[in-house]
Amino acid sequence: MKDSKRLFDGALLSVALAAVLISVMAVIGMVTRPDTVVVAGGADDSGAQEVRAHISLSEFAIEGDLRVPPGDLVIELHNDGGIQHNLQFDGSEISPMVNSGDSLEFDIGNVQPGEYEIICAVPGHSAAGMTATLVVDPAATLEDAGAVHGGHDEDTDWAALDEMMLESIRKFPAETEGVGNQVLEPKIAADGTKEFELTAAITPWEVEPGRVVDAWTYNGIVPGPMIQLDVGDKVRVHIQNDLPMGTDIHWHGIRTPNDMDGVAPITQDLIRSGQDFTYEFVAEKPAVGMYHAHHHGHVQIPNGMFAVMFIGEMPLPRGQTISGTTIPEDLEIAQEFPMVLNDAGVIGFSLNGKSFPATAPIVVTEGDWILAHYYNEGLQIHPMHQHQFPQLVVAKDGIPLDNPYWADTVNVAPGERYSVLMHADTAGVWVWHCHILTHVERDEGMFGMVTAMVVQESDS
Ligand SMILES: [Cu+2]
Repeated sequence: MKDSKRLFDGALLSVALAAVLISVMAVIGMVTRPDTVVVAGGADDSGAQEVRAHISLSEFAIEGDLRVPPGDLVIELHNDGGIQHNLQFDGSEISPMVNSGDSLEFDIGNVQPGEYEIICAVPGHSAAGMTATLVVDPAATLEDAGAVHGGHDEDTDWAALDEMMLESIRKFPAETEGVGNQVLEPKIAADGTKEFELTAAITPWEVEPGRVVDAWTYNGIVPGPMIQLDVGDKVRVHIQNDLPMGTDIHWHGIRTPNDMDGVAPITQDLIRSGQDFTYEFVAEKPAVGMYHAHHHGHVQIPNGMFAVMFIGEMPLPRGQTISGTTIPEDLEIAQEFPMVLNDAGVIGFSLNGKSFPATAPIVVTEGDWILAHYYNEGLQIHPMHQHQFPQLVVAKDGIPLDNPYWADTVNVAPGERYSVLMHADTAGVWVWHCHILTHVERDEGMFGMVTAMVVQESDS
């Protein structure tokens, strides 16, 4: 990485920009009605009235009719989010899984006055916000509510939604505790081996202002510490497992001996809670790799145990003309950085472990070239769109492309990495976000997978 200055040390990541104007994206999303109403049907054999409550599930909220009269409760569940959710009533019965956009009826039966906890039982979702209290109150009103399906009704306060959206955007960039992707410095052993120390543990992580979650982390940060290597380096990574469960580390996109591939019990014993293990391999080839848990990856990875490992230098198409644009022979990269995508667990929709407005802006000067590496450590695809600057895809999964191509939106599937070169040739604040709109907006405003390139005017 001779000619690149990486944006990893957190200095630029925390650049405080007092007021950043962002072009406003279309207001979309689902609006649930206030917590007042239910539909009363006819009485059943027992004489109890049927009570229909409309509940909306989304990332990461449970909204809708949260105050209902007693009776035979039927919850009409609608998934207004982008991923699967379900509903668990009062710590017992769990509804079938509801796909994004789908609805179903969840029959609870007779409920007496009281307060009942309702949560999404998908791991991590209640901790991320999908928890609510359903109040059964004889004084609750009975009237035809109309459906939450589609999200809006005549009671929607559109002007209030306008203000919430604008207010949410004005908060960018917001300060939070903790910066992910910090470079992990090795200890150099007598034989030249680069030795790295990792501790896996559950530690607090502030995803967005005021939302501190119990993240599953390497060395307390999300994404975990970044490891930078040269081709030929001998590497030793020692991990101490302070998690409540076993773990292992898979080196995704990196060649290793089989017994270092991190798949318990096939290639090694599980590193049980309280135990440690040392991985050892030679960095054979250049890589835009990542490392993450393999054992119970569905819990450990979305909750934060993912990190970046770079080996060697990414060759760039200097002097090459691609679709009419010539990349300078003397191209210099002003900033190179990973953009790690996640969409689940306690971290939720995020870029480099932070949700908008806590995502870091990329601050550059007009004329700069940047090299970004998308990493998808989540469970869904994310089409990453930059408002102004075309993205030259120069490598897929760290493998340089013989024919790089320009795109304004780059679709990144789970496990994939795309390396993109951009020329920041226009001053301004240029939004950069996932284009699945429910990954970036909700009724309360903008959140999740949004940041911006802040291109400052050049003095010259
Ligand atoms: Cu997305």
